[in-house]
Amino acid sequence: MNRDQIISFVQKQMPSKRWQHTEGVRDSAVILASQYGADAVKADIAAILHDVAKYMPIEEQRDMIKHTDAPTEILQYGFQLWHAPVGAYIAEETCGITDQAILDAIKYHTSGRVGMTVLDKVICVADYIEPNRSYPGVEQIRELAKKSLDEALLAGLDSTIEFLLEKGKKVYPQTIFSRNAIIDELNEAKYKNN
Ligand code: DGI
Ligand code: FE
Ligand code: FE
Repeated sequence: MNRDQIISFVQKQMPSKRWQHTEGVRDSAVILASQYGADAVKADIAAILHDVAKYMPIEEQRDMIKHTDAPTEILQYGFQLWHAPVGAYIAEETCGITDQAILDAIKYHTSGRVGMTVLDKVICVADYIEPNRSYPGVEQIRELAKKSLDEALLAGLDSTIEFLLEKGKKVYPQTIFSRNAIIDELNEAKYKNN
């Protein structure tokens, strides 16, 4: 599929509110990509596709996860996590995306991963700060994103984890590992600069 075909395919998979969110993520991702040195063309496509599987019936998502390389352990955590690896699978199989960097940014946009690329971080942070988002602390994350992609990402992961704790939900270990890895990266950067 070319870009226009991908856009009309994605748009058909979701209600208009979610498409508005997707457009917001795309705009934010392109800005962050140019600011922090990721490929803006890849950021644009990854953002358009990141939530493509969000409204796929949960049982279909559960089945499709088995065709991906996501750890089967993910099925023991919130179903909200599943649309990320399932989305990457659809991007590849249905939309014909072959670029692994784009597929990974989609796959890890909810949980993050240890060793996130700049593109992974751009999509994750854009998802947290796009203009239509409103949740406690979003303004602070938007401010942080102007000066540090890693600090914004850490604050975003913290807000997700706080939200899950408040709701008494399980936290997917990869979300915790991603948070810890960003803290290490921030500390290494501080050490290097002194
Ligand atoms: O798809 P979006 O709403 O744009 O954003 P997202 O892909 O970051 O998904 C957010 C949802 O995923 C939210 O309901 C919280 C949930 N989530 C994120 N990390 C975890 C999680 N749920 C569980 N159980 N564990 C996690 O680590
Ligand atoms: Fe998502
Ligand atoms: Fe999203």
